[in-house]
Amino acid sequence: MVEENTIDDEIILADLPDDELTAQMHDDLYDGLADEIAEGTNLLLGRGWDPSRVLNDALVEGMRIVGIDFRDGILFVPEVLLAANAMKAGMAILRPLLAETGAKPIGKVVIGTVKGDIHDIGKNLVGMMLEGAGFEVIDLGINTDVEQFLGALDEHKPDILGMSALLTTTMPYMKVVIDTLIEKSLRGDYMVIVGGAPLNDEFGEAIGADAYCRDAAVASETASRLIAARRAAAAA
Ligand code: B1M
Repeated sequence: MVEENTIDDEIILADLPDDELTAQMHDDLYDGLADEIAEGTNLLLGRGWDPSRVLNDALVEGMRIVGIDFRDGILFVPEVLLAANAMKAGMAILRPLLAETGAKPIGKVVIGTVKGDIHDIGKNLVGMMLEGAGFEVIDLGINTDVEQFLGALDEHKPDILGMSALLTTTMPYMKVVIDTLIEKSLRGDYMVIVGGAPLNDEFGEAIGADAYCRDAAVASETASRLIAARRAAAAA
């Protein structure tokens, strides 16, 4: 008689040691499993992991793997959207933890992904890290045109304007925004930081930004440094 296979092959995340759990989370992110990503995030936090370690080792690393297979034509837009959705489920849990300072804001940042571009995961992470560093962040979302940026600058009077672009076709739009600020004699009123995977220092310099930031941690350090430098100059 053939014995029926009664082995339950469902993976119990809570039973996995840390290294296997993070590897499983990379797989779950790849498969767009938002509930599992939320569960894994909570498990790692419950095991005493620092929120930024969960973010970098479990979520950002998982998204890096997704990006490679997207580039190579193994994954397509619908799958990547599911992965992005799963990533956001983890980020929603980490957000309040990363932003927890309780201190008075050290400055204000208006941030958005530029016109034509709908990538927002990196921009959202930058916003979270800035909040964690004590900034008030006004997030304009995706596909932000120059009028929306100018309107928000006028309304919120931030110290810093932050722009994100993930496509080589949308990154030149950052120059449109900066050139418009120059035309309207507003450039001196704001410090401008830019970021996104296809950018680099040379590009940031060429378009007249104050700084290009490689990642969210660099963005929050740079924003703090720029604010401190401006305040020191004003006090001198
Ligand atoms: Co898009 N996509 N995508 N995509 N997508 C890329 C960017 C791509 C590199 C994939 C690839 O080919 N390997 C490629 C761009 C190629 C190029 O331009 N050279 C690409 C393409 C081609 C496209 C479409 C054109 C695909 C299509 O339709 N055929 C399309 C474009 C849509 C549009 O915007 N108009 C498209 C669509 C999408 C989805 C909607 C499916 C989804 C976005 C979902 C979302 O964001 N809500 C998506 C995704 C998820 C990606 C990849 C896989 C991952 C991006 C991401 O979230 N990374 C991406 C491949 C990749 O980058 N590896 C890809 C994780 C995130 C934490 O990193 O965003 O780099 P990142 O942010 C970092 C830093 O860059 C920096 O800090 C962040 C955190 O450390 N940073 C800043 C970012 N902004 C900053 C701002 C700052 C400072 C630092 O100051 C203000």
